[in-house]
Amino acid sequence: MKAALEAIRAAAHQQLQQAGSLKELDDLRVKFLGKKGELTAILKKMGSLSAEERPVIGQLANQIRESVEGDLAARTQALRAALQAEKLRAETIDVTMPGTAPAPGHRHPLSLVLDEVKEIFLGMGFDVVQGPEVETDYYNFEALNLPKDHPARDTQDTFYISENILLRTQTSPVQIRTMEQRKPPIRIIAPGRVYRSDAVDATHSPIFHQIEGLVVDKGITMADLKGCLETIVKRLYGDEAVVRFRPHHFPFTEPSAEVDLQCFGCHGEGCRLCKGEGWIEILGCGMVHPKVLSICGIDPEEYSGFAFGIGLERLVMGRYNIDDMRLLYENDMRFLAQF
Ligand code: 2NM
Repeated sequence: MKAALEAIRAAAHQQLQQAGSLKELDDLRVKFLGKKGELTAILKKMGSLSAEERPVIGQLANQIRESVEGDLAARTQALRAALQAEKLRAETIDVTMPGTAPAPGHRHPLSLVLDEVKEIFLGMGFDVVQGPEVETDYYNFEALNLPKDHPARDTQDTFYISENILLRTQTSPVQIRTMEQRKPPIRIIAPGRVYRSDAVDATHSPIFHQIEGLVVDKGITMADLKGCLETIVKRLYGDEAVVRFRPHHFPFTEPSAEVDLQCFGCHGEGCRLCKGEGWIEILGCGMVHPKVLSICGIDPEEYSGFAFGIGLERLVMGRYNIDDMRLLYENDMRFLAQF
């Protein structure tokens, strides 16, 4: 019996040393010291011992229990320390490590060029004004000398919301609202989104951006219009830029003109870039029609003015040599990251 007890001590000692987890340790505790454990099994047989042997074996059994309990406690502590050390090692954060820098975004080319245009006009004393994108028929057409039966309405493929409410097809309604509200001198630009029911292709989009401008004061003439727009074009395209004014027709201006930029690819000779024309149309303009001034409560006998409209997308495409307008709306990072 003595030998059996010593065997338990040795086996427990060895197995406890090899235990790799707290669960294993607990299993060993049950195996050696539990109610159905090996030590208990031996103690149950003590009834068969003689009166002399019993206390000796009893004492040895107690020693062995203490010894196993000691090994168990030591191994538990060692294992806990090892687990804690491993946890600390794995979870250590080096706060001095450089962080992951967030990738900076890019300004959209439309915003870049619009800001540049705004800056030029602000420098010339213009205000930047905004207005609603959902407009009434009155502000979008009627007040611009485009009555209900006017043929020029057909060329504007309008998104109607109801009989009298529509998405603005140009930012001119902002100019009308401003003329109603302010007294001359007026110098404003109205940049913003406009809507036309056009199919998407390389040069068309149902949503695009316009920058319209308006100057109203005493004694404003076509010379002011030419001087102002020529200055703007040179600021945008460089001092070498050559422009021409070509007669045109708009219902809201009289006289009206379109402004062409001499093709920088061929200097007017005609090439692929300008489709053989030698010139590229960049904006429309004219002297505000006296009827439009009257409608807005400005006396055309006392005041005159000029107005113009520039397509932002076309300006941006010319600036960066972009040949497909869709690139400006698709939000492909490979495209946007270039600006
Ligand atoms: C253009 C071309 C010519 C224009 C006219 C007006 C207003 F409200 F004053 F009458 N605003 N914008 C105008 C004139 C716009 O865009 C191609």
